[in-house]
Amino acid sequence: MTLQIDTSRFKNLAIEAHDDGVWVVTLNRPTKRNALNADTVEELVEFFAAAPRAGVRAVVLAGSGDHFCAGLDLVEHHSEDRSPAEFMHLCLRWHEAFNKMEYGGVPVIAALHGAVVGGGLELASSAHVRVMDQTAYFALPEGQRGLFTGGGATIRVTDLVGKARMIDMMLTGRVYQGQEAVDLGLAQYIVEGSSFDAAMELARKAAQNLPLSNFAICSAVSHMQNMSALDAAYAESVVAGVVNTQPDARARLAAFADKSAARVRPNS
Ligand code: 1HE
Repeated sequence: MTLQIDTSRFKNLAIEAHDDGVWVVTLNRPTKRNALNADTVEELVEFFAAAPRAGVRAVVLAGSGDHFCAGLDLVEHHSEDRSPAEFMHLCLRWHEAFNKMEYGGVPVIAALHGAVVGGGLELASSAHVRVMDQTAYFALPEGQRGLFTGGGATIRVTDLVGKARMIDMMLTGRVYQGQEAVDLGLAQYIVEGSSFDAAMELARKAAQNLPLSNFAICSAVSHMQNMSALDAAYAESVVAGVVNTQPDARARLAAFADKSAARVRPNS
């Protein structure tokens, strides 16, 4: 059963479907530097819950205006004056959205520019691939704001940069940018031109893989990270049993066997 995604329902996200199955999801509050208010988080939950069954082959996640995302909407947080329980439940909605991204089985490529900070970095770190341009910079200013991360940074950003750098970023507000950010693992690509164009190219490439292969790549690897090595190896063999015998793969295997398929070559 294919789900329909009614793009007119989204007010804080601009959503655009392309013919090749690539969908562009753009945080669309540029005047607020795409800060994540509660409504935006609900829209992320709605979109990423539907995407795996709506024929979405890959997603490019971008931000409108000069910045990718300024993190938690601090003004809303201030005016709502939330209780501990209210904020805990809000964080659980962030996790709902970000877990659906990371574990949903649809490749998500983040196109980063400008500030990728606080919850914006938590959002970006839930994508499978991050592409940055020369303006992008990363930080966790929570400590300076009297706050703590609540959208999964302790897990995902620590996975990317390691515990010591994560703690330093939180304690000192240290900013990473440029090639150093790639060297540390905050992004996989840095480009001279538009990170959006580069992300689109990667998304189109990923969208040409069989959906079941992408489903496994963009869910099983993350699940297996949460398992013991013994259980992960078992789960991997089960996933491979399903994916590697899928009928749709036979044409690709036949093309390799009859030598019509492209070979793997070094970059020229
Ligand atoms: C915002 C937010 C926001 C901007 N919440 N409204 N995140 C932060 O600590 C980052 C806070 N933001 C900034 O440091 C800067 O705004 C930026 C570097 C992102 C952009 O600077 P700039 O000079 O382009 O914009 P600006 O003048 O600071 O802000 C423009 C408008 O965006 C202004 O609104 P206006 O109505 O007065 O025009 C700002 O209030 C608004 N704006 N950022 C709300 N974050 C689950 S826990 C997660 C914990 C966190 O994420 S902590 C948040 C960390």
